[in-house]
Amino acid sequence: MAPAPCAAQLPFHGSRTLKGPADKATIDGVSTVPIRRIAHLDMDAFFASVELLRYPQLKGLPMVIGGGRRKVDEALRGLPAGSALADIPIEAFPRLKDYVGRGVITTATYPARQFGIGSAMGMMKAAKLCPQALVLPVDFEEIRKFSRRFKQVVTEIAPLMEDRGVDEVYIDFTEVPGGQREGGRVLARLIQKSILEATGLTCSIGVAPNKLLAKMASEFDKPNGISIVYERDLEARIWPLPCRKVNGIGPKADEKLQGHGIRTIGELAARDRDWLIANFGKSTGAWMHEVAWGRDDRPVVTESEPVSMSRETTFERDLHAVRDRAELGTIFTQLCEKLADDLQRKGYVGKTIGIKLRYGDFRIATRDQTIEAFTADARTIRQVAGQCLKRVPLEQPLRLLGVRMGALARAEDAAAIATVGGARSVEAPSRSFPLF
Ligand code: TTP
Ligand code: MG
Ligand code: MG
Repeated sequence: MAPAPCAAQLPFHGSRTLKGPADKATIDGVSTVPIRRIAHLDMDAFFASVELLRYPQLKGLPMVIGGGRRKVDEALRGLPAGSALADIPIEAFPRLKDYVGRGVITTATYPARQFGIGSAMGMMKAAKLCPQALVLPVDFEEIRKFSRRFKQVVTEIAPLMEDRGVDEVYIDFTEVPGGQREGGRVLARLIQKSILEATGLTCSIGVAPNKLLAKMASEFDKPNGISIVYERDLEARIWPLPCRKVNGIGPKADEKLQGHGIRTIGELAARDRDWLIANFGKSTGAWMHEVAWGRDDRPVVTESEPVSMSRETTFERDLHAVRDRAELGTIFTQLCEKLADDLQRKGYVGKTIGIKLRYGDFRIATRDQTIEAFTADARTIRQVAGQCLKRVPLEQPLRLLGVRMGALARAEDAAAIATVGGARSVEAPSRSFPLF
């Protein structure tokens, strides 16, 4: 799809006007290109909502995700034969007040948030705010399943989707049927409804002229909300927000901005571009100026997630596992290093490490092993791949050797989960936590 031309590229014979709720750009009243409409979709209380699918009896109650073992399912044994998880009485679920340990909360249901509980809060502090809140651990397999499922629903309706992690995506509505109606609301409603039907989960969607504003808009009406932000809403809806709401202004930059008396995006917009550059450097200063004025032309990047990455090499002459042991060992280590480098450069980690051999007679053998924690570390890959190698016959000469990493996740997603896992290690110190 060709990118929407900006105003400067349009043949310009008269005033370029945006009509009503800005559905089409018009020149002298003649409709030209559709207005750029970018949506940001974020699932509501994602990890907690996935648990509520399993335990619908907890809907509407304050509940947090955190802590280690899932003991509550044992209550099934006390119930009549044929009972399901949905039949476990609410009294059987662990409560925050009974929680001991230093873990942190991963997320909280909206009823729990009314007590002031939220992500990254210590469990003990949360227990003081809402002792009766229920506590459940996260099930990463389940999370991944629902993450894939909701994204599939989105791409079936609107194929230009950018995956931004476990529970959020950007979607280009511009050319999608219904994507311009009511500023994108009609399509957003369809996506919300389709996700709910396919998964039982709710999400919130913001639609705006670009990613920057769409990301802020998706938070305006959470949970289960849709917010449409037009260019003309900048002053009324964006400028009053604190600078931290800009995706990219972190706590450090915010502190520095506050030091200069800049608290809101409007106050940032009021500063001179040159002043921002002088104080924050050329690229950050210029970027701050652009975002404060609601400008962002980053495209929606649809590249699909790789499932695996691999490196392999065909030898110049066939090598023998015993006679050419040293040479094979060096090549093997180099392959692992290259694979680790590929993963790290592209920002991925993986859990399933595999090898591939081609023998002199062209037969192929593969073996793999899945480890507990995600990695992109060359030594770990080398070690696990080495174990795989021990499981294949090595009497015949070899033509080719390959190393592969599967079960990939984006490094940033895995890191967020690892933090949660780390917090739980207080409860179960000897266990290494399976991620995703
Ligand atoms: P968020 O989208 O930030 O939060 P949320 O979906 O729970 O709630 P909201 O309705 O406000 O969007 O994060 C998505 C999931 O990622 C969240 O359910 C749990 C997980 N997560 C972490 O593991 N660590 C964290 O620090 C945060 C913020 C979230
Ligand atoms: Mg969310
Ligand atoms: Mg999110």
